[in-house]
Amino acid sequence: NLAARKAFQDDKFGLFIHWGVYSQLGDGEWVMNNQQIPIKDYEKLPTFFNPTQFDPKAWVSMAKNAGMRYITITSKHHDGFAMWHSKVSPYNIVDATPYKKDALKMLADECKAQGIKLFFYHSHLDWHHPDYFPRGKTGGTWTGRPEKGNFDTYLRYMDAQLTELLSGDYGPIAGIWFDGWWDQARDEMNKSTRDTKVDWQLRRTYDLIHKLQPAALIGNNHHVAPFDGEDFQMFERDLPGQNTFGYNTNEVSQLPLETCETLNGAWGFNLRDNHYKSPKELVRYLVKAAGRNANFLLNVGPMPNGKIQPEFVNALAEVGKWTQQFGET
Ligand code: FUL
Repeated sequence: NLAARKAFQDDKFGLFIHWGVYSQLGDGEWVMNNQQIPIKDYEKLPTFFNPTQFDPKAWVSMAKNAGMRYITITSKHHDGFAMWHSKVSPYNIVDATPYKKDALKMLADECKAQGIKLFFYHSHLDWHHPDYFPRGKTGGTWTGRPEKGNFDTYLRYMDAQLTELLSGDYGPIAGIWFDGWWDQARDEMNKSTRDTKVDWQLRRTYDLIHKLQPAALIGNNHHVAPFDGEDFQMFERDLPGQNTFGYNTNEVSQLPLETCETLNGAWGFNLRDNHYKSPKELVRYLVKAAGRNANFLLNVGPMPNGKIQPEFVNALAEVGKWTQQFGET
């Protein structure tokens, strides 16, 4: 959808939100992998996830006042937990937590009310689903997941969940931000001898998305040049063409571009990470990205109670003063 791509290219500034049951441990969204928490133990996290102070209106207003034109939130991160009311698995915020409310629906309604686009970050990689058997560089035996599974069952589950998100219940979705494909791809690149080669059928999933919502854009944080069916190219923690961390491609496509960064060093809430970027650094990065015609997707990791920590809120308010003075309305 060329009109949607063009509009996205002009959006320039977005809010990335990493929020899930992992937020409770205050150690980032990779905590399940990093602390090698088995599935049966990790499954206790939803039982006390109760973000009673979640106020979608405050989140959306914060983004808008900062001069942001879209929000990209984690529908499912690598831990496999669904932050909406999924019907194909009880491992979701409505059925598995005392909160019992569909946070994505609440946010989607508020985005619509305040006129800001909403994207979903969705992980291919899944440390919870029994049929997600491939082992890349993550998800070793500690998860308790079986070594073998039916990958087609997993892909159908992915498609069913994406269909829910794009069914219309959440309104028009601006796009899907895929991540985690690199886990298996890297495994293949390393020529693992393990019998884990799987066929991702990405094109099938992309076609499904475009059929459900033709204006929804697809991006994939696979760190290689864009595949057929993708609508924008993203660079994680790097400006397009740069490869500071060694995981992005140097190849810059003709598609709309996006770079993402975090306000400190973490994506999901991290209690001890206080390496906050200053508003000046953030504005500088926004300008550098815009100079390359790329959008800047700036991340916050909300706290388990549903609030965004004051350091982030204040920084975004400061950036907002700049965008209000110098940005296009
Ligand atoms: C990476 C993920 O592994 C991180 O957890 C985070 O979501 C980042 C934006 O992308 O690939």
